[in-house]
Amino acid sequence: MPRIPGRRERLQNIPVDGPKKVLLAAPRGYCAGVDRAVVAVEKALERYGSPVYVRKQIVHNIHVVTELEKMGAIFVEEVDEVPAGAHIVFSAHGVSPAVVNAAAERELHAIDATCPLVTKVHREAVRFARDDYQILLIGHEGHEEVEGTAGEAPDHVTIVNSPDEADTVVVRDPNKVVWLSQTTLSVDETMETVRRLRDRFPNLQDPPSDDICYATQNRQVAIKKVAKDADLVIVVGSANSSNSVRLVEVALEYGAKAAYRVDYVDEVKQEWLDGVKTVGVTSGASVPEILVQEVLSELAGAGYADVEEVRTAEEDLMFSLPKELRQDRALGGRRD
Ligand code: 2E6
Ligand code: F3S
Repeated sequence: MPRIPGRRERLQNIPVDGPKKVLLAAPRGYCAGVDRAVVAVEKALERYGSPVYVRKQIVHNIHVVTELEKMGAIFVEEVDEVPAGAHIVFSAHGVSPAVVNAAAERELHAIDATCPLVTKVHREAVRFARDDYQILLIGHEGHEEVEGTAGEAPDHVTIVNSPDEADTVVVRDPNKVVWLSQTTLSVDETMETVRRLRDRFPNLQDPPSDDICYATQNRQVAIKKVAKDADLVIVVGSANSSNSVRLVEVALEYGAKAAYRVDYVDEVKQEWLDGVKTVGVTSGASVPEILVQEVLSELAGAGYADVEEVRTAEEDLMFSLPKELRQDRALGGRRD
């Protein structure tokens, strides 16, 4: 377990007025798409040897990326950084057809670790573009997933970044508009954006099914339940992890007196615990459970040893490996 040395003193056990406890949200941590993407890189390394290149962070977690780098993965921003003929994994957030084509032109062996639930949104974009809809894609401009989805139909997609943008977005035919979304948004904020869009465009069409994925929704429901009773919420997750950052916002909206995001236990500050009786803990969908356990163990040392799990859903979804790895396996693990 990598630690960033010398960044913090151990947390002190300072008495508060009453018993101390932790409310541990469940579900939290890895979703099915993240698990699949991380395993895909590991399997690619096993099968083809190092280096295996990965376009962008495989998932938005610094610990995951660091550990895979130690195993021989090389993370690049774009396919033109990869030597011709090498193996490249596309991240869980998905890629546009332009990226797929660029990789093919370099004769790279691409392994597509796009989460199947992101691929589902890509398919929706393709279908609505084919039917000549204007697609209002609710999501954060610049996020890899939004770039990938928008890239499926750039002439048909308009990005709506926030509820406020719903009030100003320009459409060419208000009777031919559909909304789709990034998978990791705040459910409440997205519904507010849709409400404001529909006020302006009553014939706005809904996506065929939820684009905000099950894991994002489940983690938000769980932290809402925790937050109402928490003096402090700690979310483990990286700064560029959309779903993790949303958990901090949701916790504050649902009554947590304070909420912070940390990559590692070392970042938990003593002053956050001043007068705190109940600490809520959760983690984003790209976060290994070991990082949460480190936070819990540090909190236990500070007197928060009583841990109550607050579970709002069971999750048992699993995705099969990317087809490129499955096919190779069928060929007896051929190295090409
Ligand atoms: C792929 C798609 C959605 O920033 P974001 O929350 O999208 O990404 P991660 O990597 O933190 O979470 C998993 C994920 C992967 N979510
Ligand atoms: Fe997929 Fe949702 Fe995870 S889109 S990668 S299941 S957060």
